[in-house]
Amino acid sequence: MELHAMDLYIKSLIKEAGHLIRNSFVTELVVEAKSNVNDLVTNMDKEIEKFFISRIRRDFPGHRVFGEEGFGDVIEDLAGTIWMLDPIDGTMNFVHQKSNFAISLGVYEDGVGKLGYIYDVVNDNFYHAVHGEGAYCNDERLMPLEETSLDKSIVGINATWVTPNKYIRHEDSIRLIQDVRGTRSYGSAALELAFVASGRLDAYVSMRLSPWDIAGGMVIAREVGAVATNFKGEPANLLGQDSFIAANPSVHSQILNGYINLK
Ligand code: 2AM
Ligand code: CA
Repeated sequence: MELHAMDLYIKSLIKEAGHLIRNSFVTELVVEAKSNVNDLVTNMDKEIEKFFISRIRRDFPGHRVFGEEGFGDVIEDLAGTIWMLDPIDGTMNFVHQKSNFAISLGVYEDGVGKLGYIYDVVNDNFYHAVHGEGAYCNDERLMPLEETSLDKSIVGINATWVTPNKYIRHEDSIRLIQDVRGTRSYGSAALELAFVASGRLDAYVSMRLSPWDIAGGMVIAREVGAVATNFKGEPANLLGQDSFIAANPSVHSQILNGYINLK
């Protein structure tokens, strides 16, 4: 299927998944823990991933799916067309707040991001992009990021990374917080990437994200000139967990070089 036809198909698929999620608010959720007691998964995370996969298998039999809940394919290389899907990004928010979560999807061809989607289901804000054609929130085009400086920046960071942790020196994170205008923490990597793309955040940093958390958002954020890498400045990892920063290009390297030291 041609890229623009696929874009239309995916938009309607994601809207349908959004309806399923909204309808689920009237029924009781089944919540389980995964890797630790605070890493949650619900019956809806699984149902929504299965919903996507059944459609993709039926209508795009040659494509592979990299999904958080594991109903897709085992992905160890980026050859061909891969759908990178997080059915609910921000599951803790979904469970506790019934808002501040999103469906996140990126479609990659041989490792190149072609289509990107982040759907803030509850607020009905749909961020989307076709590679090379600009990024949108609903029908509104997102503007190219304007030059800024660190002292005027708002940075998305989880407070966990300002406490002693095994990944980075937290003293440097404290300095970062002191040197920027403000910090925010939304609890959904996909939404925070959408906010970098729409200029509401100037940077978003996280020590540990998975490909499905960032795949859709990277396609969107790059359309407005945001830079996305791991903490070593290498291209963001689409095959496994890694550190991640997406930022306005005027502060990306300054944050990496001046404030982030891996242990
Ligand atoms: P998730 O809700 O889909 O698990 C929370 O700060 C953000 O980090 C969310 O986007 C969450 O995605 C993501 N995340 C990725 N790996 C995680 C993990 N192992 N534990 C908790 N959150 C994780
Ligand atoms: Ca998820």
